Amino acid sequence: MKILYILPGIGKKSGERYLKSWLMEPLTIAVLNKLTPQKYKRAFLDDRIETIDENTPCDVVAITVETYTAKRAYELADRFRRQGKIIVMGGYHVTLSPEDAAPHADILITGNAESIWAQMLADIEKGSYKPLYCGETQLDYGLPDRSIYADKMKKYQPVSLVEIGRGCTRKCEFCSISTYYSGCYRHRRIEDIVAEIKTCKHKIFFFVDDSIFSDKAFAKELFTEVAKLKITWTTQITLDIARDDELLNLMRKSGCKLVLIGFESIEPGNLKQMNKEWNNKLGERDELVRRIHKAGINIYASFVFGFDYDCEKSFDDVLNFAMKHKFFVVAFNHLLAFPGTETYSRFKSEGRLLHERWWLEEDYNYGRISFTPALVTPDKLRALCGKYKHKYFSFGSIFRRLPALFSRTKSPILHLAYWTMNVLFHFEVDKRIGIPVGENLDEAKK
Ligand code: B12
Repeated sequence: MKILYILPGIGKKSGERYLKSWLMEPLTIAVLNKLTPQKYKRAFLDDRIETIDENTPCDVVAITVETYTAKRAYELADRFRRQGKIIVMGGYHVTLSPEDAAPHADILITGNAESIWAQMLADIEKGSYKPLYCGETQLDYGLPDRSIYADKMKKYQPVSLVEIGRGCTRKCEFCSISTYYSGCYRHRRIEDIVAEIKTCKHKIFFFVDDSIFSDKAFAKELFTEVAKLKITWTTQITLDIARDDELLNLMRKSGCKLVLIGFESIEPGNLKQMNKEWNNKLGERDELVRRIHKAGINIYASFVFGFDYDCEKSFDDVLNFAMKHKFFVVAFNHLLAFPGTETYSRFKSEGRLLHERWWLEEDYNYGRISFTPALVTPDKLRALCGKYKHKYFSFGSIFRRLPALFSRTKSPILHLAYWTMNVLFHFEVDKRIGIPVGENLDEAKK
């Protein structure tokens, strides 16, 4: 039996290449590949960088689906299904909205694959598979098997993705992770993580956890080991880490040079509404940011607009806050009502969703607002996100933030990353906005 894994793309503008900053190695596929018993043949097609031929020889097609890639995933699934292949789908979107994916698949897997993947493959072989398998979180898979995309590594960003754990104990209203993992966090064994880091090609690491310090005692133990490996790493954290000097110190010593922090908003009303009020209660936000910077760690500050207290002034306030601290880079994204989240249910019950299944809507494109914001129009919100991204990534702003970088770090890797990311984001502002979701992925040029 032969399995074909597919990673569907979001979409691209006609004649243009797939957005470069989205092209990272597909860790999900490496983990699935590790879980696949040796006796099965396998192949992988990455829709972001190569064309997908539905005549590719295989018996089972395994597709990973995110909300943004659902439209394309369904189209590919339907094509392969017409060739008589068995379609298996899993991932965030399938877990959070199985009824959406069901018409396009023979088998749906909700949750994590570890506990059920091998059993499901055996069931297919016996010809007695079920339409739905519900996986539990088990992080004992050892090391991912990246050999499946070894031939494509040159196309991905030169960063190794490694997961430490899964889930998050916070329950932010808009977040897919809190629904998916029901507010729980589990982690891998330290020996597996260390062994994996040693085998990775690129020595800059992105630990893909959503909240890596959910278990602080474990994190301290892990980063004492990571410090011995002399690597550079980045991850996503919450601001409360800045209260723990020991942890900050350990992060720095173990090679952490950049962290992504989801500030989301600095407006107290918004933070309360999204269940992130604890962020306010931590104390002086400016002071916490300074502590992280003082530890020599740079910040990728992520903000989301479109919450109920957001108006044009909110953009100015956030821009001023971001420029005051001269953040390494920022994200100014609009709110997304992902299915399965509390935000989605609230907007639905308040009659504010412009389309219930916005991700499948014809002409839906990246940046389009799919709900009615409280204080601005959808078009205004979209335009403001673009306008303020342009402001932050203007060359004037990139140069004005440079002295702060010099005062925080002398690392050549970080200086190179500063220019690479800021210049890339400068040019990607307009490239990103308007990407037609699910479109133009059959063009030869990717
Ligand atoms: C790394 C990452 C990225 C990287 C790209 C990764 C890549 N491969 O190219 C970057 C930074 C570029 C990125 C960008 C974006 N991302 Co992102 N990203 C992640 C992150 C942090 C890790 C993904 C990962 O590798 N996980 C490790 C693997 C092993 O776990 P897994 O994917 O969950 O797989 C397991 C199960 O889910 C399941 N499973 C998954 N697929 C399948 C398929 C089958 C057949 C089966 C059986 C099982 C199965 O089994 C696996 C093993 O147990 C996740 C959050 C997270 N912690 O997972 C967000 C996440 C996936 N991203 C998300 C989003 C929204 C985006 C963006 C749209 C953000 C934006 N506004 O631009 C873009 C879209 C990029 C794209 N799709 O091309 C959301 C998706 C939500 C949703 N409902 O779809 C997530 C969940 C973050 C969040 N907090 O909401 N992302």
